[in-house]
Amino acid sequence: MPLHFPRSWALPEASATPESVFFNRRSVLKAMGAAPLLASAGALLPGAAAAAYPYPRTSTYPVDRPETPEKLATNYNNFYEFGTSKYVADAAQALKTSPWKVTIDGLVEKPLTLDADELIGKMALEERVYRFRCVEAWSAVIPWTGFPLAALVKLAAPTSAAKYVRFETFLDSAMAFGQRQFWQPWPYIEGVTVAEAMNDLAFIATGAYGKPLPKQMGAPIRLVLPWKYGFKSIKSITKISFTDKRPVSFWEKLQDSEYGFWANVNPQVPHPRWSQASERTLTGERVATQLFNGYGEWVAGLYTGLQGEKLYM
Ligand SMILES: Nc1nc2c(c(=O)[nH]1)N[C@H]1C(S)=C(S)[C@@H](COP(=O)(O)O)O[C@H]1N2
Ligand SMILES: [Mo]
Repeated sequence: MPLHFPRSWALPEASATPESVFFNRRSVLKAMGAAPLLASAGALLPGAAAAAYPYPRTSTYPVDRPETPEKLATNYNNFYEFGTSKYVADAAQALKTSPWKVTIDGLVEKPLTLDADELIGKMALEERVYRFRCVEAWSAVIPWTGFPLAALVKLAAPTSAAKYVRFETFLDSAMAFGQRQFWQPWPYIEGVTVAEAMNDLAFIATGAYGKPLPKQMGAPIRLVLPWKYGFKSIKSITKISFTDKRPVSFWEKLQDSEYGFWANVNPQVPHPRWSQASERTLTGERVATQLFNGYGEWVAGLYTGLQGEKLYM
């Protein structure tokens, strides 16, 4: 169960403060001693989950490659809201992540709008190391912190009519200059089937490298679907809707001949403009790409009977 700390511990922009001060475990333990009543009352306080980093690492999904150094993974990103360059880390600091409302709606029994901190506070956080493969053929190995998407599905309690989960990123072209590109179909949208969302691999990340997510990686919450191309892993989510219609993603709207709904990693199915047989790690090695990015054992079953679909683009 997540621990909760007094408000004085919760700075609105905790990730912008020196780690040594706000993520020091001994300080956190001291705070627990100082606030036993609050902790046992389970009071939900903003920033409490942030103060408790790092979370315990689970090892259900083995990774055969070393973790990508944090400096590389946090300085080579795709976040088109802040420009088409890979070097958007500085520009993304314009993202205002507190307060941050998340709406869960559509075909659900419990539509709700709540602050990201409050949503995160309802979940048991854990750390998972996943491979990550962008459709452009670069790849990384990232230690994410977060919770299974399935936990959010359970919270929302979709009706039996819900077949898909649609995710939406913020829309604010004053804050994010990339959204002033009028030919791009903002806001960024992504989607999965409810069955995919219930698969244990599907993860909502709230952090990376033992800290709350840096803005350029999609703070305060983003999706992580390690068996699919990276564009499916939508960042900075503000809305999660359950629907009976297949969502049309940002990339699909832009270029449906190149980016489809399923986008499962497959080295044998080339992108229309390049091979997907291998990938380049952020540390510069060329390695073979694996079917479902190496996660077939856990996800292949989601696609039985769907062979007629374009599962790999
Ligand atoms: N909102 C939003 N989400 C996004 C993107 C984006 O431009 N905007 N880019 C996607 C792409 S193409 C990739 S490869 C990953 C990159 O995630 P990373 O920068 O954390 O490695 O984010 C995905 N999610
Ligand atoms: Mo990507």
